[in-house]
Amino acid sequence: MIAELSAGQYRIDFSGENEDRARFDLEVFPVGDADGDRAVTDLDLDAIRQGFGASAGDDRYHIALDGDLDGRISATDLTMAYRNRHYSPPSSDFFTQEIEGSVAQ
Ligand SMILES: [Ca+2]
Ligand SMILES: [Ca+2]
Repeated sequence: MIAELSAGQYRIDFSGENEDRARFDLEVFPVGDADGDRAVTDLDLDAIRQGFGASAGDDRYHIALDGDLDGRISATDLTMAYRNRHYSPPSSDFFTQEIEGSVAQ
């Protein structure tokens, strides 16, 4: 899921099918972080430009370049990355949270 959110605190509600208790990993990343260093820099923008026009299955297609996950590297992906340019993460803990909770049945 991709969501565009402003700074703040959020509650995430989710549900599953078979277990009444479960452990989840929640990964949060800035859209446009093509190299996975959790920041969006000019290097990421360059990588997206190099993949521009590629579709899923092409050699130049990499999912990390596909910000909206629609299977094509397009202007939308570049625009989304551009908006997150110079984003600095609040902490390393922010990105991966292990959540234990109940699952609605
Ligand atoms: Ca990056
Ligand atoms: Ca895309």
